[in-house]
Amino acid sequence: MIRTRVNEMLNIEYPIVMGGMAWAGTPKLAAAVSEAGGLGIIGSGAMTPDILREAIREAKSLTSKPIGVNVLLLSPYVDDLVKVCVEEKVDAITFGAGNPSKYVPELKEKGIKVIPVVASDSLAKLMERIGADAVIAEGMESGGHIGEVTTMVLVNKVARSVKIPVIAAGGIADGRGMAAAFALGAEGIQMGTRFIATVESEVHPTFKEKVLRASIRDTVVTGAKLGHPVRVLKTPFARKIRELEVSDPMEAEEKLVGSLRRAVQDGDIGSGSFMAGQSAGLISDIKTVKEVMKDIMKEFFETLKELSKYLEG
Ligand code: TUI
Repeated sequence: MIRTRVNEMLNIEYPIVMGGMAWAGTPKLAAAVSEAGGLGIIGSGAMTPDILREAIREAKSLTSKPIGVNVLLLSPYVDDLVKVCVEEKVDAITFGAGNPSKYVPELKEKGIKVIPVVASDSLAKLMERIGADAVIAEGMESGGHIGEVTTMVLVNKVARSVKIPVIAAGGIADGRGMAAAFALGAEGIQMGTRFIATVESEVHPTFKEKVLRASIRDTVVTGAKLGHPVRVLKTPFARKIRELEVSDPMEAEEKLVGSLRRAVQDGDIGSGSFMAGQSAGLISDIKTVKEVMKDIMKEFFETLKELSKYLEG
């Protein structure tokens, strides 16, 4: 048993939220996370509004527990994706890669929890002011689109800067990481990469294998020079993109189009972007989502107990 404002607010058993993952955040995986007591998140990043509607219905057919959607503010369909979330009555929306201010009043009125991802304390404060229910402080250890501050510094600063609950993300894949995040002031965690390497994850087997084999130094940031830094697993393709960013930025942009889908669905190591966080280096087995949850909570409590020895001296 654990009680935090995050699980109470979301009506879930564990304060563990699935990262918003375009292509990889399928209805099946999201439903598995919700069934296991966390908050499953459908990644709407690459979806049209119609496809999102079907995805929400599919997830709801697989679980009656709370379910959320991640909306990327870079999507050309943002307005309609949010509308579909309202019509299909999702429980929460996590927003990524931008400022979701204009959607907050309507979502609050409809009782949908609003949880923006922030990469700075200034955006966290703004999100609190406009009525966000919680924020996800996502450090640069994360996979995909990242900011510039580490989880260690970002979560500490954000938790001291706002009164709403803070959910920590970036570099967390086990109970020790969760305990560290709580020590910094977080009341919940978000994980993406850990859920990629599960039985229920529908990414290509090659993607899962690459996560398992990765060491903590096997990710690299592509796109920094193009203005959208994205952490991916090291591959010859990622190295090529980093070179092209300097020599031929237009060519780099062209090669990146569709590259996440090619990694997730085709396992294409020659032209795919295998977005994953540094925590890939902490992951060495494929487990069911339920086992992931159970093992994390066990290690979290063991770690807290272990740390209490420092109270006795
Ligand atoms: O959004 C993510 N992770 C993502 S999005 C994505 S799809 C993509 N593909 C290619 C290029 C770019 C994106 C893959 N992974 N995480 C949440 C996140 N949000 N990380 C960082 C931020 C963020 C950054 C700047 C949030 C707000 C912000 O500024 C807001 C403002 O003031 O405009």
